[in-house]
Amino acid sequence: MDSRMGSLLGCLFIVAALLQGGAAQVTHVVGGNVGWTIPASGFSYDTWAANQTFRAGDTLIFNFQTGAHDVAVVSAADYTACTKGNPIGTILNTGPASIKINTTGNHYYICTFGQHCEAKQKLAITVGSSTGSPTSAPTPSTTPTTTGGTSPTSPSSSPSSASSVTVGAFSILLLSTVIAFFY
Ligand SMILES: [Cu+2]
Repeated sequence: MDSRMGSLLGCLFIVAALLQGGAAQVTHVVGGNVGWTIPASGFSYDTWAANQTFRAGDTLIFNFQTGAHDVAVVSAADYTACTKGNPIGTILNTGPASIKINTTGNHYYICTFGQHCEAKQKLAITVGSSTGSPTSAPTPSTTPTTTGGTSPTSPSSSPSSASSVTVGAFSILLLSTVIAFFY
């Protein structure tokens, strides 16, 4: 192998490794020091969320005093309208509350107390695909089924694994194509 091919392969492996990703799963404290509350004027959960990068596998921490607020996962329509009677899964009543993000796409959270949601205690986030972990190859067929689980975020954890597989396959395809092209 000459040095040119060696360096090319080296670069390609770095690219493939970056695509596979090694980024750690991140814990996001919602609202930072403000926590999960009715925001004062000048603070917006939209602005906070815009400065975060959410990935499948990350965790949200909602800091609030038990009995003063809660967290409900809701649909986009219920988020917009502050509809409180139709939560997805169990409302989290105990603070601080932790929610693991299992799926990509848009996720919506509101407080169901009084008029808190109307007062902008509501959060919308957009979750990108997981960067995955090279040491844990996804094996969707062996995913254990949880019985009696009450987690509001339990359904469907497979999409992030599927996207990791796609990215991995894409990396290998890209690698082969470029090698074939140059040699
Ligand atoms: Cu509240």
